[in-house]
Amino acid sequence: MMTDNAGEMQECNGAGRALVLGADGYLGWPLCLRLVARGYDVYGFDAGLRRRWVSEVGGRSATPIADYMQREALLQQRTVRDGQRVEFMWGHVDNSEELRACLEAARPDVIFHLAEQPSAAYSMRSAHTAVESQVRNIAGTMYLLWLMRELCPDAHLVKLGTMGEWGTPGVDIPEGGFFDIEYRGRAARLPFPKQAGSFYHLSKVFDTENIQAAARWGWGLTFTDVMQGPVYGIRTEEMPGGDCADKGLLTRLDYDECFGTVINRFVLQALSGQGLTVYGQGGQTRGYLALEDSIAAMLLLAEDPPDAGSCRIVNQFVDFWSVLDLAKAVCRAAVSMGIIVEIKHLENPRREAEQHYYQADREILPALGWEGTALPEGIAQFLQDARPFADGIDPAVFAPTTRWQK
Ligand code: USQ
Repeated sequence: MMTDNAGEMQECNGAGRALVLGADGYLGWPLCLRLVARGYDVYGFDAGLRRRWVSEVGGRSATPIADYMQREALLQQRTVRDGQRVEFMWGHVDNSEELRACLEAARPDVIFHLAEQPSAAYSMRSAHTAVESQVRNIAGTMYLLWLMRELCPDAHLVKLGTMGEWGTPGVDIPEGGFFDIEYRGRAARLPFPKQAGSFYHLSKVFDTENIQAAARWGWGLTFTDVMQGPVYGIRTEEMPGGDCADKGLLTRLDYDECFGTVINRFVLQALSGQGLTVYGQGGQTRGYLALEDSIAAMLLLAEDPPDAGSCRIVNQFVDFWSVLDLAKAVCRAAVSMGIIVEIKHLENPRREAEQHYYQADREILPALGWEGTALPEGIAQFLQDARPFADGIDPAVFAPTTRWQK
């Protein structure tokens, strides 16, 4: 624990007590900033694994980032009401004793679980990284379910899953996890098939199965499982990109093949004069969203929980884009800044459909008033936000080396 009064029982007069598992991550840190600004008592929990994994694969953040303890101090300076608590703790979600101590200290009303290994490519590098991804992710969520049942059964868990749980099935992807089917003359409402594209994506499938089972078996816990698409950018209401007066506020911006999502890589490739690395034909289509939209969506969902004891599955993305169209959109936005960019088609290191139908329902978030940023606008803004960091980019970090096939 970083504060000397950790675990002390304290009443909260604000928005509630929020626990962010994975508080030091790309999404976790900006989420903490948002929660503090909204008056929550904020408890963070992290084991520093994201920093370790990125450096293990030869990556680095393009943005300068404060360390975890500095971040805790920064948050404490940004409280908006008397008595608002901010406390960061060290620990692993897949260590039940460390997680127990965290839950006992935080006594959360809402838990955001972002403390998972988030990279498909990392999970496909070796037996070690595959096991690390699945064991840490699945065991962490499993410990969390059991400890919630014992210690905080009334808390709402907002768990980060992925749109990649569904794969690219070639038919519309419903929201909520179920669909209607007729088979041999009988009709039923059944779980929609999952076809995850990596050992990482499979870990999220197992998490969802375990969460849904706990709800089905009447554990009385309340869940929102967020099927999120790839996120891009570094700007949120609290973190205005490269113009940030206080650089300590910035979130990380990875661009290696494992931890850099495709738009983050393309934008940094454009700014550093590198060709955009489109894998294969580039017809791979996903639903993307800007960082601000991800943070706003998680907060909206937290504040509008499903019925107590139930599990709600939400599709979270703004817009569908193919990788090639994304690359073209980055080129167009770069040209308007005077930067000429080339598109390179690389042999696809992954095993995935390169031309396919992709359509998914998305009704829960719009019903809560969430719209999201249109992608061309988001990319143009992101290029401006990341420009101050262009000189520090190491082009060698962009090369993909992890292959799905033997
Ligand atoms: N891609 C390229 N060139 C690159 C990097 C990626 O063409 O330089 C392609 C990939 O082959 C893939 C697409 O871009 O078809 C998206 O790749 P990505 O690395 O942005 O996304 P992915 O590996 O699927 O994982 C990311 C996040 C993960 C999240 C997931 C949402 O790392 O945490 O769960 O996006 S989703 O894609 O909907 O499953």
